[in-house]
Amino acid sequence: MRRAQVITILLVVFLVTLAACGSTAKSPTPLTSPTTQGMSIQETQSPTPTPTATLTQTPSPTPASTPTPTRTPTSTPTPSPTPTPTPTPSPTPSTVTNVKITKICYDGLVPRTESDEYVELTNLGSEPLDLKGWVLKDISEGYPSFTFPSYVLQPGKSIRVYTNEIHPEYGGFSFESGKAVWNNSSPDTAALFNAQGQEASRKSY
Ligand SMILES: [Ca+2]
Repeated sequence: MRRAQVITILLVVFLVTLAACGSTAKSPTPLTSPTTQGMSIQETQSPTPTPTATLTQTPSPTPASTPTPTRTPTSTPTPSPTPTPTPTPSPTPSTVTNVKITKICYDGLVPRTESDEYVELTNLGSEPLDLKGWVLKDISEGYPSFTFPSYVLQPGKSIRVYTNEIHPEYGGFSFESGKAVWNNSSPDTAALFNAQGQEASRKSY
């Protein structure tokens, strides 16, 4: 029986020491600490995905930079709308008055037909003038009328339009009328019109 008591005592002592060692060995608290570390890692990892969401918001403000380049094209077109100050090409009326009817020889020497009647025109200006399209007309009767071909009348020079004769030294122009054009008893009026139909000269006798 002593042996059994000794064994039990030893067993109890063993158990007590074992329990003591178990209490000391039961410091598996570090096992919990790794779990808390794991938790802390998971917690530290969980906040990291949120900043990626903020990164997606950042590209939206960048398109605001595009409206600034549109200012430059609008400023340039304004300075060039005033190159049209040329509405003064009307010095032609002065040349219109430069060619005048200077003489009307209404009393011809040729019997009955008076083919040698003539109207004389003179360029009183300082520039040559092409008489193409100009018209000499008896405006008292309304006829006849003579339309000039292209003929340059030099300054100071004269030409004649005969009733029915050709005189090259005076231009060689003729009404080619078979009867007298200019009355001897009652005065007639001759008028000269330029190519635009404007009256350039008028003369009576
Ligand atoms: Ca006559």
